[in-house]
Amino acid sequence: MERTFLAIKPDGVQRGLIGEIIRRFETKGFTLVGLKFVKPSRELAEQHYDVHKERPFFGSLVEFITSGPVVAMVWEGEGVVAAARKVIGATNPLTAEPGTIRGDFGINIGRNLIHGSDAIETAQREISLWFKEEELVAWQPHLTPWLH
Ligand code: FUP
Repeated sequence: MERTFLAIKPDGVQRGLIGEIIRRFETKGFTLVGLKFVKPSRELAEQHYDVHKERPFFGSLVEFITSGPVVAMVWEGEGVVAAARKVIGATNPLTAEPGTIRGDFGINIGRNLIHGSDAIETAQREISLWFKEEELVAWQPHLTPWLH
């Protein structure tokens, strides 16, 4: 089953949006299979954002993501990688659609509340960076699939 990596960034935590953000993925119908509350190390942050290491905002991005605790999560479900990106909204909260997490709660590109993997391969890489295999719980909610 497809999985994605999501992380509520320090701004989402500090603004008291943990519950609101998790609720959106729960009520959409995805399944939570991993969850931890951590203050990321510089090494982890640099590896996570490795693709951006030549960009001018890399330093401030790493500084920000290591500045406080984040909620790191793995969610599972059919098409979850692309669907979670839709729930999250565009990178810049100012132009993100209303109804998305970033569109509803943010205005600043450097404080866009949540990270979501951008592709299935990225998700696999990010999940193994943030979680050990034994920290992930394979389970199925007792729901008839067509309820969602
Ligand atoms: P996204 O996949 O939507 O999280 O966005 P990107 O991977 O393009 O960017 C990763 C993070 O870098 C963003 F969440 C915020 C930060 N960023 C900036 O601070 N300035 C930019 O111009 C672009 C991205």
